[in-house]
Amino acid sequence: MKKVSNALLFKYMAGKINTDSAVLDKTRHKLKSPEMYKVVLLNDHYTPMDFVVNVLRDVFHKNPVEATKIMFEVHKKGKGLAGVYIYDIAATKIKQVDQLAKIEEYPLKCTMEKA
Ligand code: TYC
Repeated sequence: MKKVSNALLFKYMAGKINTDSAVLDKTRHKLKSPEMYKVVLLNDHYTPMDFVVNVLRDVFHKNPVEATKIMFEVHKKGKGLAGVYIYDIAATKIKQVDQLAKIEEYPLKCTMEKA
C-alpha cells in the first residue's frame, strides 16, 4: 500500500481531533427583562402639597415642574404615577415615603401595581 506523506497524514488526523472544548455553545441564554412595578401615589385631605412635591423630588427624583404636575394630578384625580421600577426599588421607595410621612404624621400613602 502506498504510504501517504507525513504532511498529508498530519492534516488528516488534525481534522479528526475531537475539539469539544472549542465547539461553540449555540444554546441561547436569553435574559428576561425584570417585571416592572408602578408606584402610585394616593390622595388624602391632610398632607400638605409642598410636602408631596418634596417627596416626589427627594424619593422619586422628579424635577420641581414634574413633581408639581404629579402632585396636582393626584390631588385632582385621586392617584398618580410616581415612577416605574423593579420590585425591590419600588418597595424601597414606598417604605421611604412611609417613613417620611410618619415623621410628620401625615397620612400620605403610595402603593404598587404591576406595570
Ligand atoms: N390633597 C392634598 C391637599 O389638598 C394634597 C395632596 C396631594 C395629598 C397629593 C396627597 O398624594 C397627595 N393638601
